[in-house]
Amino acid sequence: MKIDKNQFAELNRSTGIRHAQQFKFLADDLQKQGIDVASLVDQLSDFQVAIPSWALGAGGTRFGRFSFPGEPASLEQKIEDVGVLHALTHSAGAISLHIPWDIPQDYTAIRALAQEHDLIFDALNSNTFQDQKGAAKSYKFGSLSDVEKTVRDQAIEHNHTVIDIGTQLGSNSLTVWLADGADFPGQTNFQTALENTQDSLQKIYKHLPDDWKMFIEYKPYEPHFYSTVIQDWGTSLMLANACGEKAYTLVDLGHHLPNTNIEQIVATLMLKGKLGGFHFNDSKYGDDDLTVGSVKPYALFLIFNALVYGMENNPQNPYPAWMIDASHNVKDPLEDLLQSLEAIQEAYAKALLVDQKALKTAQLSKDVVQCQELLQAAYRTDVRPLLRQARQQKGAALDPIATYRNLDIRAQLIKERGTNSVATGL
Ligand code: PSV
Ligand code: MN
Repeated sequence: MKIDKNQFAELNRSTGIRHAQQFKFLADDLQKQGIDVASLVDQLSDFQVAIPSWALGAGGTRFGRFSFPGEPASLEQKIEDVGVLHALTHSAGAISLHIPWDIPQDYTAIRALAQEHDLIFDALNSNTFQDQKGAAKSYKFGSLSDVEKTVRDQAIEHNHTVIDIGTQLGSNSLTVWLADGADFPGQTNFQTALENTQDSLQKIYKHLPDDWKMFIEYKPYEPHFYSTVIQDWGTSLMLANACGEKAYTLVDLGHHLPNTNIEQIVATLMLKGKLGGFHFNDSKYGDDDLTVGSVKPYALFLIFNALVYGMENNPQNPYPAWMIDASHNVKDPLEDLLQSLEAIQEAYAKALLVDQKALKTAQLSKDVVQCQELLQAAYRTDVRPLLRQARQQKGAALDPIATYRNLDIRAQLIKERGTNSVATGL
């Protein structure tokens, strides 16, 4: 499946007139405020978010999973799906693989396919939270933190393999999300678990090629419910520091207890030059993995405001690796991802509109009301014409979801793959 952009050129033409009017109105207004609209639009079209290979099929809960017709059953089909998203939006130019769910059979062919869809391979994700077929040791009670050295060694070795696979794909980063933890008080010794984890991560780190980065993801609970070894950003940062300069913290929006001030975490990590990766999603209660921006769009904007500030003021922090980490239980996964991509771009555009100079002045003069006015003036701006303009100038669809529906892409996928295809993953 590959979309020929000519297929939606006609649709773009029919909505193009309305868009041109809306864009002109907004651009004139922003220009009067001294904003360089052309460079704003360029920043938006340059912003690329990786799509994880596990988000293209239906997700599920521990109570069940309802497959989505036409979901990709192979790595090739997953790449094609991300290709569809990228063709429609020009904002999903990367795919993030999970090993062992997505081990390529033919590296040359896989690389060529990704290139054909204008995609690169972003961070690879290791998996030591499930037992693999034929594995000598079980991760039931832990992996990198386990009390048994042979279990830790197996998990370390797996991460080495993931790095080797990534090298062959042209990727240059590894994300480690560790499920290790305990379900009951007294089950583990916190200090031993942390020390074992640090030692294991250092051994993984040693295997990284010079130009690679390692991202350490944290999460307060789940799958274990009493304690998690890497439970918060502080623990992740401590471990990253213990590994070295190529190790960073990864922030996943869903991995915080309710009401955590995530923008402050972002600001702190970027100041220290240690925010390496970022996973987008939204949530109401826990790690719900909902569509980005579907529940708390203002919180997302505030987080983006901290990210933009960091990108503009913290040269010590590398450009973060962006990824959507969402799961789809009831929506068409591709439509859901299109909504997420739009919400990300929207929050980014709004954050770029914040008058940072005026905000600093207001902060210095302790004008709290003006600080809020400035943030909310940016937030209340309808930036969608900027997003459409960014897509138009790259030949993508003015309205990605309408185009996806108009071209009946899901029906085409079902025709190709059948109604019972099952995506690999949890
Ligand atoms: C589990 O919470 C999780 O969603 C983590 O966020 C990882 O990034 C992802 O799974 C893949 O391992
Ligand atoms: Mn994540």
